[in-house]
Amino acid sequence: MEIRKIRFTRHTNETGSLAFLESVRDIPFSIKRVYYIFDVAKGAHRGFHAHKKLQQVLICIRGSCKALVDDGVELNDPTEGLYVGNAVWREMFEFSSGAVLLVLASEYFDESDYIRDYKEFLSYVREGGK
Ligand code: T46
Repeated sequence: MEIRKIRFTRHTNETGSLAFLESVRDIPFSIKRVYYIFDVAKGAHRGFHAHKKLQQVLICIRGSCKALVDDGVELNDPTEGLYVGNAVWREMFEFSSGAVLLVLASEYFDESDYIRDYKEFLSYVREGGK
């Protein structure tokens, strides 16, 4: 199970800030898909699954939210990403009002890569699925 934070380069001047990231150089995989989660209902929890193969980097580009991947990690900095390897159960919660969570993904969307049942996830990990 691999989880770590990644810091992006930030350029700030009197007109504002810009942060950038480059596929493979800053992100530990080639980005095949980008999606973002927004307009999250107050108190809503999302996620509740793991992936067999997919790796992702989560960046809260506006506001804040928490990601439960091992212990709870708060994402509240648009210049910081959370790398989540495959075979990690994740839940996202405590989205602040107006929060936008951007996700960079290593694979195209494939529902068969999802493990949405926690018991099935435990068996998958015990059987050495990585
Ligand atoms: C993850 C967390 C952080 C698509 O059709 N294409 C896509 O690229 C994605 C991401 C989703 N979908 C469909 C599948 C569902 O019918 O959109 C619907 C909502 O997806 P889901 O319930 O999986 O959303 P979250 O917020 O629980 O999870 C998402 C990602 O699916 C997941 O990979 O790690 O964000």
